[in-house]
Amino acid sequence: MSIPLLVVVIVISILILLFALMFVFNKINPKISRKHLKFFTKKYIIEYHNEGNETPYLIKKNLDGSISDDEFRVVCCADLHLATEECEFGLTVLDRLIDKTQPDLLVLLGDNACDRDDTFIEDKLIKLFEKKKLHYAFILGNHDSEYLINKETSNIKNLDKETYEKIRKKYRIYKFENLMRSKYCVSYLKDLNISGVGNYSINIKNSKGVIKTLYFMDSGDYAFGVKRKDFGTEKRCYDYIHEDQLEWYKNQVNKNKVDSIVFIHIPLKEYWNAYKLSLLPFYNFRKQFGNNYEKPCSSDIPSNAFKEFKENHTKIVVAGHDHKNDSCINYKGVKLMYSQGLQYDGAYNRRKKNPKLFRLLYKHGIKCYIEGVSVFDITKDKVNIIPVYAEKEEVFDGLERYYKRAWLEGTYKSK
Ligand SMILES: [Fe+2]
Ligand SMILES: [Mn+2]
Repeated sequence: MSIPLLVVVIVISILILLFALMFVFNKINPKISRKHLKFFTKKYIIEYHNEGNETPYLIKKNLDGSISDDEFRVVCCADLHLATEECEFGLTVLDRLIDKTQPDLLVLLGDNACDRDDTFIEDKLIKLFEKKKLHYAFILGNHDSEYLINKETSNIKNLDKETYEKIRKKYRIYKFENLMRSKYCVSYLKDLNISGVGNYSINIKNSKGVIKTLYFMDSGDYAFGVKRKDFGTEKRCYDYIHEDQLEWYKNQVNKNKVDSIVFIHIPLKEYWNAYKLSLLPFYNFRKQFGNNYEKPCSSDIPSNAFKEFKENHTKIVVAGHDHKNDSCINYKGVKLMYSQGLQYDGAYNRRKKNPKLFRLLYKHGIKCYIEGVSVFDITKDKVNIIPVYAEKEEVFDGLERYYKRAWLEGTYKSK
């Protein structure tokens, strides 16, 4: 072999090796520094104000009544899918993670209470938050209202778009109101003339005024759109953030003006672009943490949501819905991320669908999986995001039997 050829072969080999190494590193969760997860020993009082025409706001006060300028902690949990009488396990894990993380506000990111027509699950959640005197906000996912819609419309295929949307609105309002029935709830129903149920904003204030706005937007359930002329006759796709919702969002931005975080259930299409970029070795640094094990289940219908969020000072978009993804990727100046979540009840669960190898790695602590909650420590200048993994927090003491059933033997529901 001639020397130039040898050099080329060596260079190519080194490059292949580098790519392979970076790919492997990309798949390993970065170590999340625990020093960022401050456990508060000091107690605060959280006040919620919803008066007049001003955007409702949350403010953190010290015990002496003075305003605290310490970080405001939002803790987010996606896709609880609570459904059965056996939801106690999931609720206990959530309870313990709340104790660990001490949120100032807890956010449920949709698919919270599914597969029932009563308020059994909502009652349980409300009881938990009231016991903890914890303010909470929530959005709905695609599954929250699905059971009720299917029950009313036994032959969904014959429904025209208008009838479907009327039924959908009715049941999403019903589900929303069910979880709203507590003085600790900061979610509110307004602007019901636009698409979705539960488009609202909340400001976080400290002594200097508003530091961040949180936008909660309903990404709906299933959509009529480009892929289908009549409901049921073509493949249904997930819903998306509609144009009228973006108009609403822009009006709110004009009012609130500060940087924001947007909470939605169904991820934006751009999550896929972000993920693809993050796979390229030299873009790897864009990924802040986490992994993607499934293609984002976004809508097939194009939406301007990302463009508008980017142009209107939204710095972080938080989604749920994809049970196997928990990545946070910087994409064009916006962090597109998934919240951690917990699914121990009726949901198709994350681990069951995973290759055996991942289960094995997980079992032996080599790989950390997605279950848990996401912490956002908010100050005027920055938002520190910390994924908190249930497994690492040792929240399963005394629950091993349920844990085993929920995780290692398949879904919890099927005994
Ligand atoms: Fe879900
Ligand atoms: Mn979902």
